[in-house]
Amino acid sequence: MIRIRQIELREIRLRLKEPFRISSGSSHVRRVFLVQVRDADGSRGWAECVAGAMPNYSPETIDTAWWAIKTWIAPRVLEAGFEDPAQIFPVLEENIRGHKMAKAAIEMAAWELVARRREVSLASLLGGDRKQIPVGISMGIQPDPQSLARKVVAAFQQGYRKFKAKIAPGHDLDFLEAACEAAGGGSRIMADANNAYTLEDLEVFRAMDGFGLMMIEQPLDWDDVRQHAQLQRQIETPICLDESITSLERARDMVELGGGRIVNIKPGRLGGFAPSMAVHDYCRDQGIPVWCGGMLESGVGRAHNVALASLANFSLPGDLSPSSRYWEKDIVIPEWEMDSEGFVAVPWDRPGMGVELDLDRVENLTAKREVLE
Ligand code: OSB
Ligand code: MG
Repeated sequence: MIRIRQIELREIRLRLKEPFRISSGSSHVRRVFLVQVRDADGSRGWAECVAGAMPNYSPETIDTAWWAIKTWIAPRVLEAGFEDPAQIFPVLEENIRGHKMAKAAIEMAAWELVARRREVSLASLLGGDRKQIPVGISMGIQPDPQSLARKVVAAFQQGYRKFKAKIAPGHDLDFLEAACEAAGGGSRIMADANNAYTLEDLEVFRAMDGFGLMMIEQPLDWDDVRQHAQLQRQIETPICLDESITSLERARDMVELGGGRIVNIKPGRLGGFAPSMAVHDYCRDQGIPVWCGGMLESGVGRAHNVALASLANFSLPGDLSPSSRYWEKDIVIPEWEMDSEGFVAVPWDRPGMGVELDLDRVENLTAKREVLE
């Protein structure tokens, strides 16, 4: 039985080593939102709410998520008891629309708590089975194609198994051409447009077909499936949906309408582990490969992503770069590492998420804190 008695919300600020620029905005200092839940017998669970500072990826932000947790989500969880963490998401979905990242933070912290209490790894609690996960790097928009090509060379030297280049109109074809040339072809390169294009841009996508990219991620509107289906019918490069897949229903829409052939699963976007596993299972049954996306997480969110990505159908490399790609120093011990073959090891032998918070450091970096009981 899970009886959550206390929820602690905390915002810390972490400076990214390099600014991360996507088509809809840029960030340098990551406002990291951490959540800790405690149950009646003192067990604790951690998670990270991945909402950004601005509503440029999804309608949620750190501030709306904080408000949603405090006002609607925490009271509901604090009043209820759950037999299994899988029961939390449906309860949070009842008459609370959206706010998936806020819901996910609480739900995922509860899974982490249960894993610690049972002294099993989060990966095994979720039913994962892989020992290591292939890693891809996600690269923000660079000033010019040559800079991007240098990043490609450096990434593959480090072992990365996929290179994702952010693109936008004016920063697309010559950039991808330079990236593919540096990689000796497009088979390990993909592009992420974060909604920067419309169906009017068909010629750009036709030209991209010539590169043989692994996929193109979310080229059109952030909540669209139908137009993506129209585009997918006219291009060869597989479309991968990110922003649009906010539920199992949207994944069904994608498959039934033909809006894409690959799904990027981010547990924050879907509302937690339970809906992420539902999308994973559905895609497996439909023959749709999935991979785990990232949201510039600290080592806490990364731990949850690594555990999720240990499930069998996460067959493509995830945006699960090691701590040192983002931060001078992460907030977890040990930090996340990638081996020279481009794999991150799933911490099977450690309970819960497999890393511990550097609590002194977290305390020092804290900008805002609130305890709900
Ligand atoms: O579209 O996948 C995206 C980061 C913030 C918002 C949206 C996206 C991203 C990334 C980062 O691509 C991937 C990572 O965490 O390494
Ligand atoms: Mg994306």
